[in-house]
Amino acid sequence: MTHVVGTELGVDFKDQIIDVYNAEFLDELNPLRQIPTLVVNDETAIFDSRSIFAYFDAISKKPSILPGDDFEQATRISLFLGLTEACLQYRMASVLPDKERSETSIQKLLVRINRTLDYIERNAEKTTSGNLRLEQMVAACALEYIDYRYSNAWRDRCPKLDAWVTQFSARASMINSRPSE
Ligand SMILES: N[C@@H](CCC(=O)N[C@@H](CS)C(=O)NCC(=O)O)C(=O)O
Repeated sequence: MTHVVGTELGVDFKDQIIDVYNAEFLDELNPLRQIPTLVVNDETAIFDSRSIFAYFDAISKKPSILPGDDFEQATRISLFLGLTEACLQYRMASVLPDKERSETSIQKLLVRINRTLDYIERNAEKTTSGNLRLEQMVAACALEYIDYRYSNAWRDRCPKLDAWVTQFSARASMINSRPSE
């Protein structure tokens, strides 16, 4: 997501692919040892995604993509980030060894993911209409992340979102941020 946002805002940044689970060097910068973590001028760490979005927006010469005082839009952004988080948790819960895996937890996450998708589909126009902005970038990344980590079955369930994201995903920022594996 931060890659898409930085690219769309025309910000100069460099990606470093790391194995976050073994990235001891990261602790000094981000004691949560999580990505994304942005390092500015070799010393200042900015994390998590929201702080990086705000920083990129602040240094960009382009018009702001942030929701400002549109709190309904800000809430939809929270929903897309929450959907991404639920999908990541689903993935983490699914790959646990048999003895540690809980089908109950996995099912709860799937219910949350599908309930959120249905809600977003019912309100699709709010996100898909209007100018390019953070809300759309975060929405498209969240939906592609579901394809990548779970399944693309949501596309039949959510035809409006499917049609929109198919078009949005052709943007260079989306193509260049896609994982290669
Ligand atoms: N809310 C955070 C989520 C960060 C997050 O969960 N990052 C994951 C990868 S997408 C991570 O670093 N996982 C490794 C870990 O938590 O140990 C954000 O959006 O920046």
